[in-house]
Amino acid sequence: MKNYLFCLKCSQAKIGLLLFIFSSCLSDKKDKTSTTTSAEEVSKTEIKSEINQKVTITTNAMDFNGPRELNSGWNTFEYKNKSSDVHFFVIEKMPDNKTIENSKKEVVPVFQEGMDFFNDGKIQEGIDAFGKLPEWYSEVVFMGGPGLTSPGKTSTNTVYLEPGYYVYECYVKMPNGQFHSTVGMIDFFEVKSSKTNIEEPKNTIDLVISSENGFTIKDSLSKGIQNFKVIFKEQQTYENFLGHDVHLVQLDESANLEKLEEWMNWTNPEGFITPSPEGVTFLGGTQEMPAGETSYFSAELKPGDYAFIAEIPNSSEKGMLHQFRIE
Ligand SMILES: [Cu+2]
Repeated sequence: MKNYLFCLKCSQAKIGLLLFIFSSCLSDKKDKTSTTTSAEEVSKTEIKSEINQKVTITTNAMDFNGPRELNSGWNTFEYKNKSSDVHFFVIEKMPDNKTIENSKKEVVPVFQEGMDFFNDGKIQEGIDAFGKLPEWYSEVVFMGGPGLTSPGKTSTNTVYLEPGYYVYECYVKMPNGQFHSTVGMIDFFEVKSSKTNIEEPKNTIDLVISSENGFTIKDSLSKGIQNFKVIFKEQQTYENFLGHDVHLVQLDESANLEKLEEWMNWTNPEGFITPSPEGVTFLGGTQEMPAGETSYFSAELKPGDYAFIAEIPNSSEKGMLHQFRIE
């Protein structure tokens, strides 16, 4: 299938799919109803402890459950997918004074409209719809986040976050073509100026991504828990408005890499939609980051067939589909 081509020069935007969110009731650790000093102290301790440990974000259905406050510096996200669908989340650093509310009002409707046109086969109308994105959206910076994670799996991702306001979301599509973010898979957290005590991961397998050379893996891969260091040597915006990233997949005998490659393009009406491709188990990875940034993830490799793949159209032509076997 041909992938849809967009006018890349029209937009430097790092496109996320910030769609309508149903309000979710999240725990507020600063609940003003707790008025006693001791209660406040306990509350502060909880926050401090929480933001210095791994940041666990859980999906039970079409939702995210995680903290609203993080410390700055290295943060390790542990993403638990307890649902029956594949999900992920991409972390988006918002421009000053822009929040999830801006996304909902100014960006969400644009993406919904554009995708609806694509689903109806109206490609030019869809492209035109994306021209309605607000100017500030080009200032959103994608800062990693775990790669696609299959049902029942837990993935990890470690990235360095500066203080600021971040939105995170999943834009896998439901069988009817609607993005998961339209039914609750979008949320936010604020990164405070106080620092985490997490150190940059060590003992890693280095994977360099460049626009010119695709994936370059500098170490040999073997079974066991492996820590991957993804170095974004360059970054660019591809035909699907996104930059390159890395997803780790386990392949069984029924897996078809061509179908997987087509599926990894959200602008394709049959792409990024559930059910995910047969024979493919997603084990995480990292979402895109700007050139010069580094992202880490861990995964357990058991004997079998695997691949690294980027969420861009025609990844194999771009050197961003790498199959390997673990003995
Ligand atoms: Cu999802």
